[in-house]
Amino acid sequence: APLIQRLDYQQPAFWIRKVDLTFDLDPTKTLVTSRMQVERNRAVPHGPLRLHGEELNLLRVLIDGSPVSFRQEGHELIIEGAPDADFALEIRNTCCPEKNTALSGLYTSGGSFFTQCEAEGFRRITYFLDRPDVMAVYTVTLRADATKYPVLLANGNLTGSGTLENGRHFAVWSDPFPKPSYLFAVVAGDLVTREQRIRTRAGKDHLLQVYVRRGDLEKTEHAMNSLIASIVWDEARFQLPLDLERFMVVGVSDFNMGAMENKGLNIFNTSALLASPATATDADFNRIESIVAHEYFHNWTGNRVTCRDWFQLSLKEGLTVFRDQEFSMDMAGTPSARAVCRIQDVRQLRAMQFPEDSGAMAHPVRPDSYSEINNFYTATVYEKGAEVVRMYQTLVGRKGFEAGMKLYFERHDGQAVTCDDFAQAIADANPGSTLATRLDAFKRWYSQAGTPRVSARGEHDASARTYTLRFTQHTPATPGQTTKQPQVVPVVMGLLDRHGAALALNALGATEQVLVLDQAEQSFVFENIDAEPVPSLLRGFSAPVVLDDGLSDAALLVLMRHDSDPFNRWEAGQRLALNRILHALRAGQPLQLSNAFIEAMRGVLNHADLDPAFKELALTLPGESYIAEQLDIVDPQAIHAAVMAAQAQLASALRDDWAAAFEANQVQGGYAPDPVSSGKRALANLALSMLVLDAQASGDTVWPGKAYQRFKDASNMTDRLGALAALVNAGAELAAPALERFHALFKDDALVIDKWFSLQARAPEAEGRVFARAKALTQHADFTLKNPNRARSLIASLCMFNPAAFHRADAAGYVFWADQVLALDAINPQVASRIARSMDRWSMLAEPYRTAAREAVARVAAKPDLSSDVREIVERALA
Ligand code: B3K
Ligand code: ZN
Repeated sequence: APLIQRLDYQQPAFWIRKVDLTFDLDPTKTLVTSRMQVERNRAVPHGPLRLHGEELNLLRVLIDGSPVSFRQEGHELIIEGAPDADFALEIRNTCCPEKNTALSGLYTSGGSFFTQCEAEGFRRITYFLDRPDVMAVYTVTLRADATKYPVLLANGNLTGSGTLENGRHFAVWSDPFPKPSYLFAVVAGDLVTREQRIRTRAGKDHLLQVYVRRGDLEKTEHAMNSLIASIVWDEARFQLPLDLERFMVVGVSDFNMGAMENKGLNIFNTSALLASPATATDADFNRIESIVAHEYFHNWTGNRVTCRDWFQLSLKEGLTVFRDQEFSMDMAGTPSARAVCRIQDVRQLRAMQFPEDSGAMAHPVRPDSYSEINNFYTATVYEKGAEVVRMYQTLVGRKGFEAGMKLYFERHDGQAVTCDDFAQAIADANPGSTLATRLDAFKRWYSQAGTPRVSARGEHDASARTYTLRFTQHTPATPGQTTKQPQVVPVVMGLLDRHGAALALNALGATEQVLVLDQAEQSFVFENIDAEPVPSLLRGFSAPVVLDDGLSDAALLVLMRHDSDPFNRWEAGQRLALNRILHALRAGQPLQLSNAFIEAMRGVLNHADLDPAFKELALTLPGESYIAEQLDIVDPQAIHAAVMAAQAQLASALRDDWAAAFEANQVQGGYAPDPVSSGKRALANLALSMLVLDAQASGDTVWPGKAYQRFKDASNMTDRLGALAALVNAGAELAAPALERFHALFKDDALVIDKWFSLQARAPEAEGRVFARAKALTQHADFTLKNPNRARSLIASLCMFNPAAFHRADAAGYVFWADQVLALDAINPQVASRIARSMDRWSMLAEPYRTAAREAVARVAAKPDLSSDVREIVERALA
């Protein structure tokens, strides 16, 4: 596949203004008739009409009702003789939904029809100018068997329906809003719906519907509540109302990602939609709330204002992730619960985006080139993109950011625009701000890949009573980008005295301020500082950088105990643990936690005022991928051994405290996924896992027995899975009977069986048993590569999320990876290429892993008929 370059963007030679589509739905052969109003774009040189089309059978092409000559080249249908004046283009083709295992375009799942068009799936339904800057008004007629497909849905409003001959029926849908083809959607099947009528602040009535398979209706209440909360929030926070009379959400079991924001007809992976206390964990409830919100928020940030081209993807994704993160924080409520959200988001960024930014696939938030756009729905475009949006807000303030958003919609509603347009709107709404005066430099966040390294050192001058903070920054080279300019880095900060009291930073007595870095080196001086302070920098993680503040353990302990910023309190604890682990790894010595660290952790665990949710995060050690990220040469087995040792020491040193925490954090009464009770469950589950781990080491059987009992008696999935995980992760004897019982209980619930696979594949490796078990599970009757959730629950869990089970001295993990990637590529290239990315960082591995990993990548790359998706990943890895 050719490399597509950002700077090659040109407007299309034609616009399509209106589309009238008719579908005669049939699983083996669906007939699509498309009638388009087309006009020549006079802003570009005169050229032929080139339409995209893939995996289609073309039946006929008419212009203004008459046959026209055309040719087909690769994935293009080329019409040389298109008129200069506006014309009607009619195309008829068929496609085969049943054979569409790639799940892009029109496909079947569980006997119903669904579509997925972003990024380039519409061209697998019919011939079209399948690019986001071509926006049209759609009318859609669906015709299908009335018994098998009683529900017929498309974007917009239902404007007609009725019966046809031969037991068929039809529905007509009209979407009044012009949209790019990637937002088109169709659903047809035997579905049931939960409905809710609402009246919004603006006084308009709307119908909300959630469609799912028969039997799943009682699992849709949480999604409906999340949707209503999202509508209310967007109206209150950004004055953005729901613009449709009808808003529909549909669940499907076979889906390549979480969900899709099709106009008025969002389609969801059932894993991101269905929840009941018995089958979904607190984390699932949270994830559903945030994905429902994310797709809903896209209605403005993505649909009303969309992307000019796919290089601008972060325009809608970074902004919409930022919006869903803000929503989740507002829903969480208390400052402590907000901090918990922020910590979780940063942990995710560090676990997924930082490694991406330092590996073979490193790319800017606005990439410069791609061969397969589906490979660029990445943590960088989404999560780093969201951090970039957060920095705008930090630089111009919350009010200033709201003003910027308002201007953005005033200027661009109904348009397909670029990241530059967004930046300009925020800056123009805030003239004279630190953002507006540094806009060009700020925009390096869009063009430079790599995570900036910022270092800070303080110097106290006792006689002058000043404290000088000297910052340096540099961004490491990434593929194709060797030299980098300084970034604009907002550093939210404060100073503490050595007892932890906040110091005044200026004459007005402010205790917090934003320092804006924009040079490779710069210093800031604080006056009237009597003694050496402890700096608290990058509060709330105010920029997506790696900070080296050189603080001693003593200073970190002050921050951990006293910082007013809960994020930095958590961060200080993580840094203490990380420093120990890195020290042991670099020295090649066994890990020994310090007494000071253990006592600090005991202090957190027994603290009277800290929330259980915060305690759980503070007592969880840094993840293995984040630790790997700090090292130039990565030995996954050594990292795993160090983390296991640290965990064992924490488990044993705090045994009585864990037992007390377990008892103290039992939730009484019925289940609710609110921050307080979910925080208690999280801490109780962590305590239980520590107690079982410690019991396993000392040969005690009481806690494993208690865990098994809790597993059996649990009244909700969070506690049941928590207890099961405690047994499985500790390698307890009772794990096997518990796993068997769990499977028997939930054998008919695919989403729970996914958890069963994933728990086993993610268990801490011990003597190769986890790898052997995961490999054996590929032969389990319930395993299939055809369902993306199931494939990911086993293959991605092992290859991407269990480094110590995956990276083996005998290379068996890599052989397994290559086999699975090749098998999956023949079924579903998008899912295959995600899993292919477990090898992004092979070149950082220690031997013998490095050589063996490269061989496995080369073996995959050697396959001639690889999809363009997987090909791009393995070729970048080998470059
Ligand atoms: N926009 C979709 C992602 C589409 C992925 C295409 N490979 C979901 C989202 O970000 O909301
Ligand atoms: Zn999105």
